[in-house]
Amino acid sequence: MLYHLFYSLADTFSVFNVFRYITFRSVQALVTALILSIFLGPAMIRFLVRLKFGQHILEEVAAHKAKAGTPTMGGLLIAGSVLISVLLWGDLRNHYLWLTILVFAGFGAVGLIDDYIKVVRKNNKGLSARAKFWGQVAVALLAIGLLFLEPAYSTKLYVPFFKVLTPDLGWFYIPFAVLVLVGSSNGVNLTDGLDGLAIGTTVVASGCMAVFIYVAGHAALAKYLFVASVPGVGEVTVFCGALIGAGLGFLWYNAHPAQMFMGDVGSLSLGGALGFISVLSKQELLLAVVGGVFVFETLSVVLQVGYFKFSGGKRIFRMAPLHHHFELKGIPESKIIIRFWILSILMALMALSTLKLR
Ligand code: 57M
Repeated sequence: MLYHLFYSLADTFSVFNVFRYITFRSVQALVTALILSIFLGPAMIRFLVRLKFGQHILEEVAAHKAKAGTPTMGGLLIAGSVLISVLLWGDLRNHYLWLTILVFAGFGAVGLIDDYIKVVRKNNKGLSARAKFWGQVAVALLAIGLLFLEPAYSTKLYVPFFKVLTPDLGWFYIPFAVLVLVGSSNGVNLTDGLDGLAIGTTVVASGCMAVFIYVAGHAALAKYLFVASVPGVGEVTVFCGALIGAGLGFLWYNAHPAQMFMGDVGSLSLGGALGFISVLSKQELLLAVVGGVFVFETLSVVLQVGYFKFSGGKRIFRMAPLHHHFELKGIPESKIIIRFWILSILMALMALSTLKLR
């Protein structure tokens, strides 16, 4: 809204020309979401505590007993800050921006229902795994279906490191993209088991995806770097900025010892949005590097469950996802979190360096 208000004045006051620039508005979106989430955080914590939205705590890890009663569903704070900031700074005529909001809100709604059942109805199981999965698939299918209607969108797959390897998946692109969104959403959810772990890695991944989506939307840069050019997607950089800001603001309160958790409303929406941004920027495969920590966490669960069934009850890790393995080995929580953050920065830098390795 600020964009529309001020940019329309640019003919009269040239200073407002700056609102034209995606980079300027993305930084403003970041700062706005950061300030909003830091200021609204205490009110949100009081609200969640008053409604008794306390998290049921896992008993298998002794160190987590002290976390009993920590309010969850703090993802609502992230969602509110992101949405207000994007509405203020985004170009609201851009379809890709609205599609990203749709994915973010849609996955968030699935998580909200799950949290509501767990926290308000006091049913620890929440939504059944099947209902949650199909809810995620429905949102992803709707978004990818709508994306297909965009004439500029291509079903080609861009393979990192290869300039010319771009197989066209045609209609198979739909299930592939749905898998990317649902996988990414669940990857962030599995990672959300230690204070600040999921949000820290999400902030790093969002920063990296901000670069990719900006480049994809910038024809000259995309040509120079040999990456897919997708006219119009650059505006989603504003969304990435807001995500980074709201994530940092949430981290302010979720840092160890956490004053609130994000809940599924946070983890599912963040993961879904990251997956969709990778689809928009045609960096679906590279997301596995950008979100390497989410991939390792998910793989640890797959391996643990698979090996448990195959071996008749043996385990590879003391407990999956991976962060629990290190906790049970006696490594302090804050050390595991910071080491995983460092790993996520390393993975993001590796992903960024592929821009020059083609
Ligand atoms: C959600 N949720 C946290 C909080 C957060 C198949 C299986 C591997 C699934 C997996 C699972 O359920 N994962 C998804 C993990 C929970 O956090 C809440 O959930 C939200 C995210 N969805 O926002 O609201 C607990 O995590 C801790 N936490 C923090 N700080 C934070 O900032 O300390 C969360 C956020 C919180 C808090 O203690 O209560 C969770 O872990 O439950 N299941 C598991 O992860 C289980 N692993 C397991 O069973 N491993 C097995 C097999 C199946 C692979 C094995 O290794 O043998 C763990 N979870 C539970 N118990 N509940 C371990 C045991």
